[in-house]
Amino acid sequence: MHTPPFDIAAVRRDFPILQLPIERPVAFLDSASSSQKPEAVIAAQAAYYRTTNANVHRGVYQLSEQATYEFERARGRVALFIHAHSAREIVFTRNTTEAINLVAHSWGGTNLSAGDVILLSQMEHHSNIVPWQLLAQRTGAILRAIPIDSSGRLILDDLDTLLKGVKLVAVTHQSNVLGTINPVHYLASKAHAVGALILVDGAQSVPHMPTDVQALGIDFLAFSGHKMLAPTGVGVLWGRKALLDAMPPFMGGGSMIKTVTIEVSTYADVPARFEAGTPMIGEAIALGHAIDYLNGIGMAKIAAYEETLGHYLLDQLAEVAGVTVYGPPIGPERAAMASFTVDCAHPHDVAQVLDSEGVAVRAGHHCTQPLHAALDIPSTARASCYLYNTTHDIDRLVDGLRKVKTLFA
Ligand code: C6P
Repeated sequence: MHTPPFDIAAVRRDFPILQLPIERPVAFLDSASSSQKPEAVIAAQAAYYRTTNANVHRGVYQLSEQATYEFERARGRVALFIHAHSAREIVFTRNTTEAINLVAHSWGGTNLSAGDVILLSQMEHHSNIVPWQLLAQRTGAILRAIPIDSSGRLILDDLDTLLKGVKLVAVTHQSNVLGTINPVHYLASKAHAVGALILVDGAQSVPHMPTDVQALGIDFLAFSGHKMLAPTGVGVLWGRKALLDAMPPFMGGGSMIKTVTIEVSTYADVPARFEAGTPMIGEAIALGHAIDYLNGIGMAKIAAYEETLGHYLLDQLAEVAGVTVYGPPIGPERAAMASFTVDCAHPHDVAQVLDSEGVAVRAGHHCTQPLHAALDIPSTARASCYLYNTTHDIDRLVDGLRKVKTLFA
């Protein structure tokens, strides 16, 4: 493997959990589910509670103003991180799921009617399927999905036909199972050519690669803090300002209004219109620090390092007889993750044996039942890498799989 483009040992030291347990630290290969957190992020959240804790956008006293300043500064960091035009295009949500539901409810409820088509793909996470189903049930809109080929790539030959009647394309940038990186820029241009908008599920891409919403040419982007070194409980919806401005509220309550009478209310400008109630203040501030941490290393370097790790992961798995890996070959179209089956053991047994060896992987359908149906398998085990993983973690995975083979063969 090439020399990492950053000091990987120093990075690992920044993550307290990777030092535990002392005698055999965990080989953590489940970052696609939720990433580990560096000390700087943990400390930033604790510092908020120790020194700045107060509600935001409400008090005139110093603590509240400081909390508001830090909360809004985090919004600004998110905006810069994805090249949004302005912080006002950044809506804090709980997670990717809530961000997609917000668009489905607010934009979809206003702009879609019976017969309009929402184009998804076969590889979507349930978070980018079920909100659209709920919308379709309310409006009479129709769901359609771009199929995938046997290597786990979208089949785009019939895209023009699939786009007939489409008002919204909602696709993942990176599959959480196959690791496929989809041609979002191309899909955006095709969607716009038929007058449709495009929402991108960035839950798996934003943590791992540079993201530029302008260059991608998309309309909405949803992602989660907890997969990019930040705490759980904070996510992001980015939307083009004109679109957000035209959207009605998602939830009602404090903070999202201008005026309220018993009969009727007027609503605040975006993003406040979509942030009803007290937000996740400490978590959002910590997300700002997670972004600082990622920027400190550089997203291009992280992506380059993960590509070499991905090569190593796929090469090593190919050496274990009876292991089938799903998804395209490693390269610009494939992230550093591998969902696989082992011929002699159920994925849950695989994950359990690996756990007994201190290797953490996920097993199941990974919230992608339609994808697993297309692959004609009920479930897979999945190893996913992040900036703190090393070839040693992958060696431990492969050793664990050899143990699975001896136990179950
Ligand atoms: N995937 C996984 O192990 P939330 O839960 O809202 O933070 O993220 C939902 C989500 C949406 N889209 C994609 C592509 C995702 O991968 C996820 C979360 C985790 O694969 C948990 S199921």
